[in-house]
Amino acid sequence: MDKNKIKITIGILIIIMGVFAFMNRELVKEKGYAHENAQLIVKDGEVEVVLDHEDIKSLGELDFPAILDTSTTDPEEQIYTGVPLKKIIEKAGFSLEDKEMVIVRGIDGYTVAVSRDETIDEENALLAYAVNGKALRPKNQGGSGPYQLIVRKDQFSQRWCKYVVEIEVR
Ligand SMILES: Nc1nc2c(c(=O)[nH]1)N[C@H]1C(S)=C(S)[C@@H](COP(=O)(O)O)O[C@H]1N2
Ligand SMILES: [Mo]
Repeated sequence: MDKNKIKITIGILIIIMGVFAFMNRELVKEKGYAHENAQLIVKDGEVEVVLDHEDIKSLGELDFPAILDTSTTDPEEQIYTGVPLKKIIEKAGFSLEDKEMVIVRGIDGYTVAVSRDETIDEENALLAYAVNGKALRPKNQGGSGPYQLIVRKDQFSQRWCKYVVEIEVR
């Protein structure tokens, strides 16, 4: 690549990052309260239901192993505590019957799609709120919580959405 092309590429990347940072700021403004209060916003079209931590815990918490593989650590089995994603959707009063997927979004704007089939598999897609007996801290306290999506059958952890604040069925 010649120098001009490199400069243009870097310029475009900076603009993209700026756009993301801006969108992010909007999300924090809009959803920051829910994130800080361990609430989840569950959406189906225009309908939004807010669940709090007690609602989520009441769905029957499970302890389950999953292999965490981050950019800074080697793959290692951890014991997570949480509830199946499917149960959260049902608790909000929504059905997956005529839906294709579930969109899970973190307070930083990170977005993950979980297919309907993956969601129906209660052993695969879960929302965790503790690891090895310790509550997942929110983003501003250096944690990956208060909620983190775990897709247990994923070989890598890219779809393990941290700081989950919104879940949308589509
Ligand atoms: N909310 C959110 N979740 C996320 C990410 C992110 O940037 N934001 N990164 C993903 C990626 S690419 C990986 S590998 C795992 C672990 O990321 P970490 O190594 O930055 O903890 O989290 C995933 N979940
Ligand atoms: Mo990653």
